[in-house]
Amino acid sequence: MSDLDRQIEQLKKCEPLKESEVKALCLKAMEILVEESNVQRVDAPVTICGDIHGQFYDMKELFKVGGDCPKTNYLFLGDFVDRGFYSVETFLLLLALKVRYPDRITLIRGNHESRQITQVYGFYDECLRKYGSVNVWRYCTDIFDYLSLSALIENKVFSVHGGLSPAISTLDQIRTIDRKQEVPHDGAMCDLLWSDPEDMVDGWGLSPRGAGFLFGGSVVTSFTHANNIDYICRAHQLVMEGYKWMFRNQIVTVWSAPNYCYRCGNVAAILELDENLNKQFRVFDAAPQDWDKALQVPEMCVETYTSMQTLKVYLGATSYALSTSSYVIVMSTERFKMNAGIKRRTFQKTSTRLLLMISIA
Ligand SMILES: [Mn+2]
Repeated sequence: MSDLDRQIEQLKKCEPLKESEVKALCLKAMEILVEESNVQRVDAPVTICGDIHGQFYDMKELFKVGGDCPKTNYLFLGDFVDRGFYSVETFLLLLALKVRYPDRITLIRGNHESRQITQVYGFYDECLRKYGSVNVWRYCTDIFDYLSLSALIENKVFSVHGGLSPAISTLDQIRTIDRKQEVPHDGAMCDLLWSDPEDMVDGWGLSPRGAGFLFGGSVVTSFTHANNIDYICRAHQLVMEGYKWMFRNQIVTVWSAPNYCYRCGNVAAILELDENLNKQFRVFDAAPQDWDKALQVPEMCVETYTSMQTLKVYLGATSYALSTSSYVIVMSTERFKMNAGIKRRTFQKTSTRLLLMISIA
């Protein structure tokens, strides 16, 4: 068995690799990704997956439903990391599969594959916690810069994480972007990763996300006509039913993180396209969550709450539902100390039945 096959087996058990192994894996991945186009060609049959967000055991469920790679050909639309407990294992497993089977799995970039966003939403803290340094976060975020921006399946299905951009009307314009950089705050590359389709908008609108745009049905019609494609497939927005068509089936959202953030109660979906591009959605539920394993982490503060409002003050903390009325917050010890002052104030104000369990290694 090769080193890479052994690493894949290890990652499938949700065991992270050694720092030196991550470094070597990222170097190999970079050689492959640098050759890919901003509009990466993908052959059918292929199974399209939306956001995963570090929900490792739910991604295992996804592979159970969709079949293992390389038997099934996969296209992942980004947002592999942040929010969930296992961004490291999730991203490294997908990256290892990419290096092992480069033609059987395509990974494109989501707005969370960014240095700035991962410092706020969990991946940075997770790397620091699991490795004791930020080296693995550096290797991974350097790789993010090489991920492709979109994919084109059999010249007919355009796939992207977020959506369209007022700066882009043709696929050739996407091909000319210099993508090997941190996600910019505006412009075409930013919009592809951040924008959302919106029924209430005619043409272009301002996005409440503070990046990218909202775009209406007429924008999608112009784009599909100009580029001779059947429809657009994208991710980026939670859909309770796992997938959602808009604008007379010209765009579909696919969401692959069931019970998002371990509390949203949604199902997830993947979209299977056969060799003739016939569509079959597969809907699946969350895997049972192993809370004992998830929460037994040194250098972490774990607090459970009964009040949801308090969670908002914790920049960088991740919150999960234990039940419909109690929540748990997880953050690095360093972050906990930074937030300590705010914490006490907020407790008195909004939380009535506070359950506090702090564990500091
Ligand atoms: Mn997103």
